[in-house]
Formats: sequence, structure tokens, C-alpha cells
Amino acid sequence: MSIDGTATVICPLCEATCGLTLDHDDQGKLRLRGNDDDVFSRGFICPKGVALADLHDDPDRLRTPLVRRDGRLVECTWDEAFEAVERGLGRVIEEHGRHAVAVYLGNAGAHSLSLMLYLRSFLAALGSRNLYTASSVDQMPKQVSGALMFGSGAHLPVPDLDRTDHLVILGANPYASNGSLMTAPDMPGRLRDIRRRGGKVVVVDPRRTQTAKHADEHVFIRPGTDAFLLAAMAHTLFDENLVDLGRLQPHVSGVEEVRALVEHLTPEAVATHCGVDAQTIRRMTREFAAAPTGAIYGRIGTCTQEFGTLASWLVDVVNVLSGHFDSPGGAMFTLPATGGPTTRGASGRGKGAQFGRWTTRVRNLPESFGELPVAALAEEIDVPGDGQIRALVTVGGNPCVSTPNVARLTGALESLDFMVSLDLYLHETVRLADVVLPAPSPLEQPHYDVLLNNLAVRNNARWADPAIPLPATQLPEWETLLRLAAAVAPGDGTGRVDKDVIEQLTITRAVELTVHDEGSRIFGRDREEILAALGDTPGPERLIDLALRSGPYGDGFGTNPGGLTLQQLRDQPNGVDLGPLQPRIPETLRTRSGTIELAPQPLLDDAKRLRQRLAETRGATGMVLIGRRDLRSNNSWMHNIEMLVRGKPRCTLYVNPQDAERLQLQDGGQARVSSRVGTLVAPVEVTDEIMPGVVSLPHGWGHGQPGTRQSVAAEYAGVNSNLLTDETLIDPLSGNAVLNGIPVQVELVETALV
Ligand SMILES: Nc1nc2c(c(=O)[nH]1)N[C@H]1C(S)=C(S)[C@@H](COP(=O)(O)OP(=O)(O)OC[C@H]3O[C@@H](n4cnc5c(=O)[nH]c(N)nc54)[C@H](O)[C@@H]3O)O[C@H]1N2
Ligand SMILES: Nc1nc2c(c(=O)[nH]1)N[C@H]1C(S)=C(S)[C@@H](COP(=O)(O)OP(=O)(O)OC[C@H]3O[C@@H](n4cnc5c(=O)[nH]c(N)nc54)[C@H](O)[C@@H]3O)O[C@H]1N2
Ligand code: SF4
Ligand SMILES: [Mo]
Repeated sequence: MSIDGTATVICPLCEATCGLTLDHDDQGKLRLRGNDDDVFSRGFICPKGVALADLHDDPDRLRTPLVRRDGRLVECTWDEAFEAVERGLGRVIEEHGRHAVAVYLGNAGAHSLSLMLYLRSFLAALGSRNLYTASSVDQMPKQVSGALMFGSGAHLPVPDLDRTDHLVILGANPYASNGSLMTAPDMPGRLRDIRRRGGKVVVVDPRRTQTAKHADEHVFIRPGTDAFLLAAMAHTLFDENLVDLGRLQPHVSGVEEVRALVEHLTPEAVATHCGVDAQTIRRMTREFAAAPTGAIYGRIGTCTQEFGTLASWLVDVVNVLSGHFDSPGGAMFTLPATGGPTTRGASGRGKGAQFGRWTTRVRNLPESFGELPVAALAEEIDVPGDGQIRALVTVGGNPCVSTPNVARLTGALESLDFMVSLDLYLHETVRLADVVLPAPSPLEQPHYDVLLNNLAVRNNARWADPAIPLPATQLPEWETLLRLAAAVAPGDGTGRVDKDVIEQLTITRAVELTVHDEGSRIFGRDREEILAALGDTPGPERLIDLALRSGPYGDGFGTNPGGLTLQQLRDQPNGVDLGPLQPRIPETLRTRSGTIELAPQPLLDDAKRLRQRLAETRGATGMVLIGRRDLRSNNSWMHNIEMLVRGKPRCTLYVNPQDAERLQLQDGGQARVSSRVGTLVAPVEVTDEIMPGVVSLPHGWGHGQPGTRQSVAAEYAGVNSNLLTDETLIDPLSGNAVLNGIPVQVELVETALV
């Protein structure tokens, strides 16, 4: 496929949202480079961004729908595929009801514009409570704590990276991940700049990561103990009279409750448990409080653990108590151009958060933000009884690789009556489907980062049209979702619902919600006037146009001339910079009290577990497993691209030299790792990067299974670390899976001499 001249692209692979350019090299091959003129990323690119061309050209990538006939997946037409979906899901709905059809939305749901805007049309048509997403193996704890403290699950403070003097990073490795819940292209450069301007970067992690190696200080911590460390930091702030709410004083409630809670969680009380000495905790706290500006930032390591919501909450408690919140250089809220839950509704007050409106069938785990914990998906399928899930639709995800206890989940999926997958590849999960629908290559999709721009460290708006035209044989993903919606919609008794009717409903409903939203620029305007202004072209464009024009910087459909419109972004393909983050308290708060609720009751209740755990833990504990990420992979995918996977094997077990000696493990040898749920064998890499008592294995591997079509990935298969993670271990408030700090046994595998 060829393109004319140069196109701009926004990379949808990770959260950094880099602006790229696409053209051809001298040999006529597609070539991606960093876009030096991009207002946000200024030319940054990583190896995965370059590989978007290889992804596009990958012969293994799905390009036609597949349907299962006589046990085998064979090519079919789109019409045949949707007919099979209608029959298959229709039968399950008829026999077992709508809740018997579950949906798993994977990580692509946070990156693909079509998925962000149109999955909800499908979900509305389906009407099932069984929605599962990658959020519950990721950031759900942060969303729950954000909702309890500030009012919505989108209230996720981000460090004001470019102005901070002191950044404390817990459980994140942005040198590999390029940042998460903190959208910032070129994390290494931005971290370097903090130090160049005389600031300090501290990393708290059970592993001395690349990020730690480039920081001023690295502190080892026992996995799963961040909440204890943070509580002790809060204690120190009270104890040493360092609490200073500053400008936020009138907007914060619950300070005394927090003081009482952390009274006994002294640095001395938690030191052994955390593996961090009390003096270090006190010094870290003093330095943080004394810094002119600062932010504590926690990510995967603080979320995907037993005390995930408590740790996520305490990150912001310490930020608020030390006066480093909602001010330049501190933890701040983005003001996204397309608006969202942090801008919608009346200013400064809202309904707060509500959880547990329904629960899972087997374990009674509560819903959060309309979804259920994916750690419960397998049992919802394989435990017989009323309300059992009988069909599954997976979209942009690979739960048979990415979620806890994949062996059980795989068995459960094999037992389903029907399964549909919408994805780029025929991978470990998709191979189990009865109908497979191909998504277009990222270069064939339009892009606007609706979700990640909520978390950007600088306000900006950037749009990219598809760089490469969609082949005639392919459907845009939003249209696939509309057709899926049509296939399951209840209808009005007169026959089939048409996808165009659902599209019309989608845009009409979006306009209706916006003209009824007090926080929007078009509050009270005439619905028909706005619909007419948006035009007749279906698809994501007019939904984005609506969001931009009615959003905080929008043209208000005429009331704010010169304000943002989609056309304006099309005219400025390098994006529009909307300036540094601005203080947003109290305007953005949506709690019932209209304050930052520093001590929500569910968190105070859950915090009892901290005291219990300290009382229980005596002395040495066994080995625990944690994960890691690598710059050249993207969770379970991008492993089918030779230039990203070749070289030294990366799916290895990191073992500290002390443990290696004790267990007689050798670098390059093999170890058997076992947990409550499974066993695997992995190659050993002995390194003092990892702290004693902890081993690390990356997630996302374990390829080459029968029925998959990823020939390169099969050669670099690796092992699946989620054979070891345990679906019964969850963070109770959020239902988030525990993926770090898994108790394991590690032993030598004698390799026979050949
Ligand atoms: N042990 C352990 N397990 C983990 C983690 C961990 O740290 N440790 N991390 C967890 C986290 S944070 C996450 S987010 C999950 C991610 O786990 P998943 O939800 O499984 O997501 P990915 O592995 O990123 O897979 C994304 C899939 O989407 C497809 N895709 C890409 N773009 C598109 C598109 O535009 N449309 C469609 N339809 N499909 C597309 C890709 O081909 C790929 O198959 O893994 C979790 N699992
Ligand atoms: N190249 C690349 N980039 C990615 C991804 C990818 O797979 N590859 N995935 C994307 C996704 S979906 C996400 S969610 C983000 C995640 O972005 P990050 O949060 O930066 O993810 P990781 O690199 O896994 O870093 C997690 C760190 O937590 C540490 N850790 C483990 N347990 C604990 C603990 O109990 N306490 C503390 N303090 N630390 C702990 C680990 O050692 C590791 O260094 O990355 C995104 N970007
Ligand atoms: S850092 Fe992320 S967004 Fe930027 S090029 Fe790499 S994968 Fe793409
Ligand atoms: Mo994630």
C-alpha cells in the first residue's frame, strides 16, 4: 500500500501518544519517524513506533473475517461473519438471557478511537451486566480511590512533570513503559530534565530498574507494602508538623481521620515489613515536604497488589498533606479538550461515587464503573448454576495471556457455547473464537486520544486522519461495532435493527447528553441545531467534533469564535498546544461534600487490613513473584515483529545472587516456579537488580500455541507468567487482580547433558 507524500500519525501503542510521520524510504518501504513539529512529543519515537510499519505489513495480521466450520477457523465474508454472530449470540440470549453473554474489552480499548467511542453502542444493544476489561488487571484501584476522593473514576491526578522539583516514583518503570496514567512522550528526557534543573527523582521499587538507575535515589521495597510506606510517610508529616494544605485548606475534609488512622503506622512499625528502614522513610518524607514543588506518583506496582486501592489513595493523601496538590509542579488534573467526567455537570460538587450496584454471581465481587473484575471471569463461566456465562465477545485483548490463572480461564473459554473476537491477530485467546473479526491496522484508523488526553502532563489536542486508506475488503472498526450492535439489539418486533439506525441513535444521544450538561459550552442549546451543524457523515469524526466544540476550549458552535473544532485540528496536523496544567480545585470536584474527601469511609474500613497484616507478619516471608515490562513489547503483543523480538531472550526469571546461591540456580540455567495455581519452567538470569526474596518474570509471553497465527512470536514463545498469578488474590475494594507479590516456590531444574 502506498501513500502520497508524508502523513502524520499519532502512535496508539502506549500511553505516550507520540506524534509520528509516515512516508516511504528509498526502497519504497513504509517508514515511521518522530514528528519534530508535534506540539507535544517534539520528535520522540521508540522502537515500537517505528514498528507500526512492520505491523501494517505483517502477513500474519488478520485481514479477513473467519468463521468456525467443522472445528476449523476458515475465511468468510463479512456478511457471513455477522450472520454467524447473530445466530450464535442470538441462541444464547434466547436460551439463557442477555447476562449470559459477557464482554472482555482489552487494553486496545484505551487506544483505539473506534473502541473508545463505539463499544458503548454495542454494550447498550447487548444489555449485559457481564462486562470485564483490562482495567481490573491495571488501574482500577486508582480509579476507585480517585472517585472516592474527588468524585469520579476519571479524577486521576498526574504529576506536573515539566515543572516539578521532586518526583517520587513508586511501582513504575517509565524507561520501559514510557509512562502510564501520566501521558508524556519522552519520559527519559523529561525525567532527565527534572535533575538538570536541580530537582530530585526517587524510585521505590523491588527492582533497580532503568528508571531507578537514572534517578538520584533508589529504595528497594518488599512487594505489596507500599501502603505501609505511604501511611508511615503520612504519619511522619503529622508527627513532624510538616502538614501544610496551603491554598487547599478550605477544600479538604477528613484530615483528622487520616491523622488518627496513621497514628500507629509509624516508620518504625512498618520498616521491617516494607524492607525500608525507618530513617529512610523519615528522610524521604522530610525531603518531599521541604521541596518547593513535588509529586508522588504510583503505578502498576502500587495498583496490581493486595493493598492496591489503599496505596493509590495514600499516594494522594501524602501529596495533599504536604501541600503538593493542584499547584504547579505538584500532582494536578488535566483539563481535556474533549471534556469528560472531570468537567461534566455542575461545577465543584456532584453525586460522588457508587459501587457494587451489582455483583458477580460466584464470589459476589462488586461492580465498579459498570464493570466486574476480570479475575472472576473464569468462575463465572465454569461454575455451573443460574446466571452462568455461556458466550463471550473479546475486543482488543488477550485474556488467556493477560489475566490471572490463564489455565483455568482457557479451559473455561473452551467450554463456552459461543465466542466472538475482534482483534488484529489470531492469538492465544482469539484461536478459541467461533467468529473472528479483523480490526484495521493502526495506520488505517483515525486517531484522537480521548482517554489518554485526560492524563496528559500538558493540555493539548491532536487529530490524525487515517494515514493509509482502508482497503475495500476491510470495515472501519466503528462500523464493525455497529454491526455487532445490530446483531444483538432487541429490535422492535418488526425485524432487524439496522446499523445506520444505531449510528443515528449514537450521535443523537451524545448531542442530547451534551445539551443537558451544565458543564458543557452548549448547555441548553437546541438538539436539532447541533445535529445539523455536525453534518451527516457517520463515524467517530462528528462525535469528536461535538466533544471538542462543546468542551472547555471549544468554539461552542458559534458562541466562542476561534475555539477548537475538528476542522481546526485538521488544519493543524502537528496539534494544538493548550498550555501547562492549571489548578482545578474546587471547580473539578464532584464529591457530594464538594471537598477533597481525604478519609472516605470505605478506605478507612479497608485500612484495618494494614494493622492486621502488620500483626500477622513475623520475620521472614517466602519468595514472591513480580512482573516487568520491556521497551520493545506491548503487553501480550508486538511479539510477531522480528525487529522487536530478536536478540537476547527477554522472557527470563530474574533471581538475586543470594537466592541463586541458596537455590543452586545458575545464570542461563532453568528454574521451576510454582504457585498455588500453576507451575512453569523459565530460563534464569541472575542479577542484583532484583532484591533478595523476589523473582521477576515479564507478562505477555507464552506464544506458539496450537491454532494461533503468529509465526514470529511462536519462535520467541517465552512462558506465560499468568500461569502463576492467582485469581483468588484480589484487592477487595476494587476487585483488581493481584499480579505482583505472588507467593511462589522456586527450584532448580536439572538440565540433562546431551
Ligand atoms: N502478570 C501480569 N499480567 C498483566 C500485567 C502485569 O503487569 N503483570 N499487566 C496488565 C495490564 S496493565 C494490562 S493493560 C493487560 C493488557 O492485556 P490485554 O487486555 O490482553 O491487552 P494486550 O495484551 O495489550 O493486547 C491487546 C490486543 O489488542 C489487539 N489490538 C491492537 N489494536 C487494536 C485495535 O485497534 N482494535 C482491536 N480490536 N484490537 C486491537 C492486539 O492485537 C492485541 O491482541 O495485561 C495485564 N496483565
Ligand atoms: N514498552 C511497553 N510499554 C508499555 C507497556 C508494555 O507492555 N510495554 N504496557 C502499557 C501498559 S498496559 C501499562 S498499564 C503501563 C504500565 O506502566 P508501568 O507502571 O511503568 O509498568 P512497569 O514497567 O511494569 O513497572 C512496574 C514496576 O513496579 C515494580 N513493582 C512490582 N511490584 C511492586 C510493589 O509492590 N511495589 C512497588 N513500589 N513496585 C513494584 C516492578 O518492579 C516494575 O518496575 O505501561 C504501558 N506501556
Ligand atoms: S513511546 Fe509509545 S507512543 Fe511513543 S512511539 Fe513508542 S510506543 Fe508509540
Ligand atoms: Mo495496562
